[in-house]
Amino acid sequence: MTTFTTTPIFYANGEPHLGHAYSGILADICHRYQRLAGHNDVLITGTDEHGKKIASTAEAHHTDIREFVDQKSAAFSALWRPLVIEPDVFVRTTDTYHKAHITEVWSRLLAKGDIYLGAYSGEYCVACEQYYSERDLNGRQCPVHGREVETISEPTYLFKLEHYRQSLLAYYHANPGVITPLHYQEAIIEQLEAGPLEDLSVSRINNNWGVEVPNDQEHTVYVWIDALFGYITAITSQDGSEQDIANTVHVLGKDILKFHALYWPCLLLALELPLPRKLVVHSWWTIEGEKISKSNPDTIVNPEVFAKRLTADGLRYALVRQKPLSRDGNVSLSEFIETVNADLANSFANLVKRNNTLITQYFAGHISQDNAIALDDECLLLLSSAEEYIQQAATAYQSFSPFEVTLALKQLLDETNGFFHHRSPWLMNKGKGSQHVRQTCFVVANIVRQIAIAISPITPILAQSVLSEFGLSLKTLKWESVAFTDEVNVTGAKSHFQRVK
Ligand code: ME8
Repeated sequence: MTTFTTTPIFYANGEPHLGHAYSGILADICHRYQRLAGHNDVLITGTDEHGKKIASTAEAHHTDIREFVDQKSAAFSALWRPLVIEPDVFVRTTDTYHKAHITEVWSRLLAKGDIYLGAYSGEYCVACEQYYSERDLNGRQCPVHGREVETISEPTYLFKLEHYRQSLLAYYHANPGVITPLHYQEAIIEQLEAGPLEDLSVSRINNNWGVEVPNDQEHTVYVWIDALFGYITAITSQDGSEQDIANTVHVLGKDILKFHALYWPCLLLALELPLPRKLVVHSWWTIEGEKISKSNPDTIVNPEVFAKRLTADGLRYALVRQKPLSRDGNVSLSEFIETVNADLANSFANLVKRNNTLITQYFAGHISQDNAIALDDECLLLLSSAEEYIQQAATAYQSFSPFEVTLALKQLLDETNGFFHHRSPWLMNKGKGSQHVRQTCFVVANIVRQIAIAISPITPILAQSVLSEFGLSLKTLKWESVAFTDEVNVTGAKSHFQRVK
């Protein structure tokens, strides 16, 4: 089955930072797991290039808008390679085929009577590209950027949001977990239960940097409507249909939950389309407690610099190991280094190297269960707890909790290291019988091979390096290959992950 995983469609108004990299890494982990689970998953990303915010930023840089968005979009496109992310689709909202899609969708909504021409007056934050109600403002300042809002009163097209409130509420009640972590779904349910929703302003005047509203040149389509439909533009560019939104997982930050969990599903309901399979919502990375944000230059962390220091695997692992999705986390390079060295270099790579060295040295790289004879109780006990931890990792992937994946795998590594040290197979010629050593190495090899497959969505380079020594390739492996094998063949014993300095 073809499935789709998306990152947000990022604003092309600045350079990408660690927060954007985090969304991309989470989406890629989800994408790689889907592939491992046997789906033909397509990874979608792109840039959101219209709207007043982008037009005014380009103007402030004295740059032609087209040139400006080309340059910023290219920076987002270049973000992925150093993080070993290979998107299948990169959609740009300024692409002609996307603009044609928006025009077509608009006409359908208008024909259905879900969009009508009216007027709107409210407090607008250009940086957020959204209106705020007075209750959500801090005085006159927006809650996200702390910027002063402007009062805007203008003719606008409005979308009948309220029309779909009850259907959406019923859907969320009937499908707990479509938004994960669950408390984000509960917050949206609370909002839907609180009463009628205001109709949503879906066009802007005095902004010609956008998709023109069909038959009304004075208006351009609201940038959020434009961007959300970018997901479908991307799906249909891959021979998918609009219906495939049902097989789509959206990964997004909590700052854009309302757009994805309220507006987007109501628009889809209006178009009589299915709703996305899942919204995976994550919290923020901060610097000394301040959200990393383009509008706060002091907080900017360049992901490429971090990836160079920690390696791509190291950065990917540290970001998911450091905190669960729903908690904000403070960026600390020294903590990242500590985590990566403790888990990837010491616990994992070092164990693989030591065990593979023994297998190569003592058993010519080959052990099968036949000549290891019946495994003793200690071995059986560890193998059965390995099975449990690997199952926990699978469940955590399925519930989009990569932090919990790392917890399960780290516990398994700790137990396996404990077993390895306690049984000291390196003492083969100094008191440990060859049968004892063969069994030990056989069990450890089995487990590290399983861990390499299970961790591959998070640390693909390290995983492939380990698996190559077992003659395996991630290109052809499926999650089922994680199962116990009664034969291990090892072709070498190299260092798979160097300690980071
Ligand atoms: O909102 N920590 O684009 P955007 C973690 N164009 N994640 C962070 C982060 C941080 N400090 N800062 C940003 C937009 N992010 C719209 C999206 S989708 C149809 C349109 C991540 O460039 C997080 O995923 O402002 C957040 O939702 C996204 O970047 C916002 O990116």
